[in-house]
Amino acid sequence: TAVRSYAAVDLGASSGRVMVGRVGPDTLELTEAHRFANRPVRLPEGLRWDVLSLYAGVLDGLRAAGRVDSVGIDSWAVDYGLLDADGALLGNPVHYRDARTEGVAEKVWASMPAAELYAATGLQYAPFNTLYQLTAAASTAQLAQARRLLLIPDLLTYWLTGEQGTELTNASTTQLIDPRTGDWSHAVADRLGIDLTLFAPLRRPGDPAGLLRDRVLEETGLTGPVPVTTVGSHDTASAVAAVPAVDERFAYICTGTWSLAGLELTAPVLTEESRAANFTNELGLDGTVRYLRNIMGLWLLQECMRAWDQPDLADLLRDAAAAPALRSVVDAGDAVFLAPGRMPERIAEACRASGQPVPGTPGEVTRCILDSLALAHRRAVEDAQRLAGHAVDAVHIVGGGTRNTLLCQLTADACGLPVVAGPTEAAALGNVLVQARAHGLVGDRADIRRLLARTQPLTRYEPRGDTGRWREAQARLTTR
Ligand code: ADP
Ligand code: LRH
Repeated sequence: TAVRSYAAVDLGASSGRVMVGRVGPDTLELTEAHRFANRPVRLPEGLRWDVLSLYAGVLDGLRAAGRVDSVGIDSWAVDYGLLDADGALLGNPVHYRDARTEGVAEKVWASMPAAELYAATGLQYAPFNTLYQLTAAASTAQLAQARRLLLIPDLLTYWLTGEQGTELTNASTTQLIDPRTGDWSHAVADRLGIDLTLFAPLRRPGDPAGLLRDRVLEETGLTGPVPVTTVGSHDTASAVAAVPAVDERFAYICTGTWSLAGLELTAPVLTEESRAANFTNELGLDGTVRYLRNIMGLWLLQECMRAWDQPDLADLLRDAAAAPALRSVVDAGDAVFLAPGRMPERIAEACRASGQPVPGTPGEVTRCILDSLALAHRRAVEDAQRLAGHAVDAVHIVGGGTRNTLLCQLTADACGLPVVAGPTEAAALGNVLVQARAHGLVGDRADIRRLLARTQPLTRYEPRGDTGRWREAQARLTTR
């Protein structure tokens, strides 16, 4: 049988890439066509994404990819571009770390209590959920002019094809979707004054999303027709689709700028206990639910490295491995770490506030970050199992953090479970495989996972030591 090629555009908060996946019955090979920085820009009006440079990176990537059978796009969640009545972009998309949502949730909850909002949408509280962003933007000139809202991958799809849609897995991060029906929650939108006609019709992974426009073919040197296929356009949905698990008893941690740690379920968990633990019910492939917690992730390290003038990462990780274990930990789920800037200082303040030694050298700070992430991974994996009543025997780590072997080992130690690390480019692989599935090359979700397990290099970490040390470290963090 023929092997086909698919281009996956995967935009993370720290970098964008265009990957080419070759897929056949026993073949799955991924190569990088192009990688480019994703550098947000601070304007007088706030923190913005440089979406034109990202689009230019996509075009460069498609040119480098050459002949492909289809293209799929995924990116980080919640953010969007607004179009005017002519379909032109209104301003630069606002970054989810922008300060405009400070204090907004409280206003929303005055109209609809947080508990009701959770029961209706299953979404964790995060200040950047699209719902809060739209509320923050309510009286702006820009929103008044807007006739269409496109989430980031849908915006790029529109620029590539001229066609508009709203992909469901990513739409589930807006807090305007009912996870039980996989459709808009008109009740929530009406109550909070959100105009759902701003959104284009829903599309699901596997749906066609148009053909590359003639001008795009010209600019990329490709020969048409080249279809764009809807994938799980939320990067985390694509990454979870590419977890190479062989049965259902697994937890996953998607590590990159964020750590997204949790379970794949067949139905949402909408209990009050789940809300209190701040677990989210985002949608995955085929009506699955991504039941997970957002943990600050390697953002903590990225921001420290920026403050330290970008030291060599390998050197830092070597020093961190040699630094004393579990000396100080911080709550890696705490929103105090969300905004950019002053990261080493904020970590020091958190250590001080919880009566722990302040890490001194960059190696010690890095160790504190990795211990804290492993601890947060442990807590999320434990809480998810308890809240969902779904036990696991292994933890899969996918994403950029799989390259951090110390983090993988510490996570195994903290969870007291074997960790299977890989693939690193899980989001791109999930993107490719959903395109391949739409074209009949692979079967269901389990087939996708078996193909990954057979073809991708994976590393196994066995838990070491006593998990009591981690329980003791957790006890130092009295705040939640
Ligand atoms: P995102 O998709 O959110 O932009 P990635 O999945 O690309 O993030 O992961 C980026 C992170 O992966 C970096 O912040 C870094 O900490 C980690 N990483 C990348 N390369 C290496 C490496 N060679 N060794 C250890 N960690 C790495
Ligand atoms: C990871 C991610 C995560 C969201 C955040 C905004 O890239 O998509 O799942 O919560 O970005």
